Amino acid sequence: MKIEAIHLREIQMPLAHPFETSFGVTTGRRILLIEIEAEGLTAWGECVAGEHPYYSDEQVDTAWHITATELAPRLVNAEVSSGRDCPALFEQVRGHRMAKAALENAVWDLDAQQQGIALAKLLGGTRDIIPCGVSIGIQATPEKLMETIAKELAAGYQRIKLKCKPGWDSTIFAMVRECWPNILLSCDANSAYRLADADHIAAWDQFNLLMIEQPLWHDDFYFHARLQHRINTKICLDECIRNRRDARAALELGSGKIINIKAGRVGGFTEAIAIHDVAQEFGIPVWCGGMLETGIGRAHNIAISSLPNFTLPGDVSASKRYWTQDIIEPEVTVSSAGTITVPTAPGSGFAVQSDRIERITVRRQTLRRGDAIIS
Ligand code: OSB
Ligand code: MG
Repeated sequence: MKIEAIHLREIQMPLAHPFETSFGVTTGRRILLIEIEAEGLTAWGECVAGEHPYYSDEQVDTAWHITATELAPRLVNAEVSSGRDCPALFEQVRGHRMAKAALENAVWDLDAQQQGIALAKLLGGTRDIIPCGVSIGIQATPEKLMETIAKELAAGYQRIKLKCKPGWDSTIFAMVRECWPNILLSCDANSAYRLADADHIAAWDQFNLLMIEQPLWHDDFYFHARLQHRINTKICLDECIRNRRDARAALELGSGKIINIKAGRVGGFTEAIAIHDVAQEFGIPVWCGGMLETGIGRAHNIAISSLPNFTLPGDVSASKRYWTQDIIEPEVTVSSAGTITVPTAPGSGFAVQSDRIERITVRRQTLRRGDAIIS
């Protein structure tokens, strides 16, 4: 495929509701979008780097810088025939996986459009609907949390994930379990605990949680193995799984029994598929995480969630949970059974609303074939 231009833009969008985790509160998003033009087609990618380097060491401006100076110049001057060609192209650049993923995933989207097939099919997807859960942030009061859970369950979501941190954990879980003894319930600590908290965490076994996501350090899977051996509840690894090698090491060590896959965190769809395959080999289920994406990233999350080993409900939820107005058409909707239908139309199956994107763009830059890497 002959890539003619790569456009970077930053858009700004207020979240419909603030989202609080153990690492901070997000009220609005700054998002780097990638638009690739090739042979009369346009494909989009979304970079999941946040406003601050709190979830990972990447952040919107570092992703922009590395994309503009290193990654996009390599891609715009290359001959690629599939998204699978991107990792080798970007290999010289260490890290910056979220920046890499935005470009690589746009290339996969472009390839699907060119072949006239659904992105889900191109990625190896086999399901036509995916099960959906919700990730509920830390709330101002426990009462507010209970109301939010009731609303999401009424909407049909199959699994409730509670963001937690010291002080917003055991008491909250007890309250929720008292009201809903049988729902699929999990928690996500985003690294808020230490191994010294093992007894405190072990006491959560009484709440019958589906999993505890990334309880310890963001870059650790050794101490997660020590913790997993002391508790019955399954640990789910998120932050610490950067690639297929991490997945294999973590599963060999017994650091967790479930993996959350985010294509952005691992550098793109190629690595996401490889991690999916490693987990499958170990008999470990995976699910698709979310990073408060717009419809562009959400559409890509739906596509990857259609692979066979994505057996648990993901954090892939309806557009309206995040945005008063999304930037794709139609918006992502979740059925009353808590599922999203995987599109079968060519590409992502959603139309990007470029006029709306234009209005909320605050920064842009274009790279064309012939533009050199800035040295
Ligand atoms: O750890 O899964 C996470 C959001 C931002 C950063 C990290 C995480 C999250 C979420 C929200 O849990 C998932 C979503 O609904 O997009
Ligand atoms: Mg997480």
